[in-house]
Amino acid sequence: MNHLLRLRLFCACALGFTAGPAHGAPAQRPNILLLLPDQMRASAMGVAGNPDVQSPHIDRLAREGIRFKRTYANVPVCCPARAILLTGTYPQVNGMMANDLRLRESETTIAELLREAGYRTGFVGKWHLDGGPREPGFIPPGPRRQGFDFWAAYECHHQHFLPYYFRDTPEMILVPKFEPEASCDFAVEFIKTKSAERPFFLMVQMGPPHDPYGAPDDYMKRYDPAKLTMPKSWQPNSESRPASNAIPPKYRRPDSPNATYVKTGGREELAAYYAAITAVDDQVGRLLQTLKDTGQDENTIILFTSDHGDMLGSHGMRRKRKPHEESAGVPGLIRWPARIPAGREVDTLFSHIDMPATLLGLAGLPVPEKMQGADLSRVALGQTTAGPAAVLLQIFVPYRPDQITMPWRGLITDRYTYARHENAPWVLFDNQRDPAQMTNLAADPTHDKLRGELDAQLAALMASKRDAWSFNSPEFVEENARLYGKATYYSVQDYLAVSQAEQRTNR
Ligand SMILES: [Ca+2]
Repeated sequence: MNHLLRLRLFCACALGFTAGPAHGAPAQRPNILLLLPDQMRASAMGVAGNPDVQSPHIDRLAREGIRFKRTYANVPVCCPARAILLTGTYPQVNGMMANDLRLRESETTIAELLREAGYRTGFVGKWHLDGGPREPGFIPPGPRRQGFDFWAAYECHHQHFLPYYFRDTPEMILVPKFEPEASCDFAVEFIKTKSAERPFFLMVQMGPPHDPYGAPDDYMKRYDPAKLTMPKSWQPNSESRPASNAIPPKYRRPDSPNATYVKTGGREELAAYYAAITAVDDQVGRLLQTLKDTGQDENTIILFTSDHGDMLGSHGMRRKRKPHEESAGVPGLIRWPARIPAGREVDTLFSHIDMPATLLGLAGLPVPEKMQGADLSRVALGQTTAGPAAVLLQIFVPYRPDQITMPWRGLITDRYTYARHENAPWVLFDNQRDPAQMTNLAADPTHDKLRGELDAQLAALMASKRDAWSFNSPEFVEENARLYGKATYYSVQDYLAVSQAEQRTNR
């Protein structure tokens, strides 16, 4: 509380003294629009050199702003990533080490900070920070919304063809549209209710291209699986789930009852993934047009990223939670016509932990000391390319459906990707010589010295961010909804304490 109060006073001073130009009326602070499709990897954009995916509006964000070519999810899985984005702190500080925990109401989020600074705040789409059973997923107005006032959201579902939302009552709102379009209907409503006095902060967290892989036929028709350029590391049949039987009825497509999502583990899923991205892209275009139509285009910062990527069969692996580029690499685009020079691409390392600080920096607001990332606003504004020496990667909880049997930590430097378990190295890639990450050097004796240096760098980075191996979960707590199926927890430790007490009672 004291901290918030101090911050409020600090913000008030900052508003008074740094907001405006040197003469005349103070300039309006920029609007901030944070767009986050779920599970979209960095390479799945035309602007990143992808020869197949059609993403003209996303590419336009990059062309008219800055593209951080090397942008990463520190914890490449849903809830931890979203918590980092909101708080600017790592899981060992905010508690969100696993999926389906609840983010403590006492955490300070960027939405709360911006609201204190006079912003009106809005949230649309997949929230996934409330913990407990995912359904129905109504989050009531108040502290569990973490600073957001306007609200059209759901906790977690992947019902992309018939999404549902909640607003300020527990009444479920079913929308018979593909999820990105349904979410952006709410986003457009928010943007159109502009205020002359108050800038806005809006987060739009869309469901696709997360699996189950599929998109409306108009988008599917644009991609021929046989003609796609498959990544060098891609292996067919990484998963052999059929298109229909294994998909629960609620995830089937109501628009064409005989059609389901595509078979996984083949070219078809990559085509469907790209089709879903093109559907997301159309909505990015629609939001850009809405900003223009309402006269807010020039002074709106758009940050486009994702919570994590998707292996999609690369190295024979599925989905996320890995240090590889396909899993940890996410889009990092910032457009702000009023201030950010167009068309720059930088190699500066950028990751989720830096994003709240960078947005506050761009808005001319102070960055709280508790935030653990770097304010890279000067990079975005074209004043420097200097940034962090390495990105810290973390997975605290093992999860076998994503082929993760042990927790791990890692780092990405300007040249290397290195990850280890507590007791053994795991992967070491030389991204300069081997951008497709085909050769794992972790056990190569000619790289012992380098591995030692990276181990030392990782240990120092972990220590500086107050991370330790002791935070890891020894159990597969996320599997079979153990952690969240029946009750709501704020931390893995809370859950383990309860489940161990229950086991003792049952004995
Ligand atoms: Ca996710």
